[in-house]
Amino acid sequence: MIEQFKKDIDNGLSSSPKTLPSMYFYDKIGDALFVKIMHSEEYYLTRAELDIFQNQTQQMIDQLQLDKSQHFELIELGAGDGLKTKELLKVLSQEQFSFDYLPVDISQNALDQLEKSINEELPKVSIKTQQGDYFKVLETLNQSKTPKVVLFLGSNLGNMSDEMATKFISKLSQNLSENDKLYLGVDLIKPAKIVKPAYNDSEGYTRDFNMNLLRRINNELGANFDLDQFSHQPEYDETEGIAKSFIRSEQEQEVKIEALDKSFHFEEGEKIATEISRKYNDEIVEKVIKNADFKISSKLTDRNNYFANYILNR
Ligand code: AVJ
Repeated sequence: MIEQFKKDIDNGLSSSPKTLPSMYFYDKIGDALFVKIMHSEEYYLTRAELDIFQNQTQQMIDQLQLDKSQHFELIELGAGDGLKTKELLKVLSQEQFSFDYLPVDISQNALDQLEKSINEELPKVSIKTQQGDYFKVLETLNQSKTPKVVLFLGSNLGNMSDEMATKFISKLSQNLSENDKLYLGVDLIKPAKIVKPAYNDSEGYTRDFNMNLLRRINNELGANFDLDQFSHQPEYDETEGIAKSFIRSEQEQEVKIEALDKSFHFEEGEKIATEISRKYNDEIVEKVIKNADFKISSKLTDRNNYFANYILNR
């Protein structure tokens, strides 16, 4: 765990331009900040997808062709706090479907909280959590022959480049069986005046979330990043449809990372790329699933047409 972290940080800060992997946002502090982001005025994504889960639950169940007499696994990649998924779990549980809920997340802390809340709110739901990054978890999927529905919500796919997303979806399809489903939630391309504020909320939660990477490196790898000498820099190019987050060095400076026994040089104005959040349309989704054994069987959108849920059939 710590060895991988060290390696990833070293590689990212040694490359040019510098990068840091966004999966390291999510420690206990990062998880709590992300919950704040999801409830912020500007971050429309969660509300939009929740609208689908609250108001089109029956359509989801119909389109996933779920069958009460057939036990299935409901696997969720990047489950987080499970806010939206609980809407579906509630109905499945009430209607006595037979299934296991298998949330996967990079954060053990998020999984512990999710398990506790499911046990309290939906005690009939059988839950088994699994910590890890998506790619590693993929290989464990085809161990059972049980029919599967994979939920990949919240535009989590958007953190991957199109190239990586294509590989990922293709690998996912290889690890599923005929008739298994992928339920994919993505944020749709829309004007900058809506997208930009979602990645730069006025309370500063997104800034703190981004800067949490440096705080983690300080705490866990004994680095001396001066957080006042770096700043949060969000960008969004409307034609490309990708929101990008950077951390900008406010001056020329050296940062020492004890655990790596190494110093890194930053120019004034130099940017570390920390996250991309891709926005989609039908064409981009088609492109990303092109190499995979999936067919789009249907699509649900929220009332504002901000967000889409695609149901893909293997
Ligand atoms: C959880 C990856 C979907 O990219 O919109 C929120 C993470 N980053 N604000 C996103 C995030 C900054 C979020 N995802």
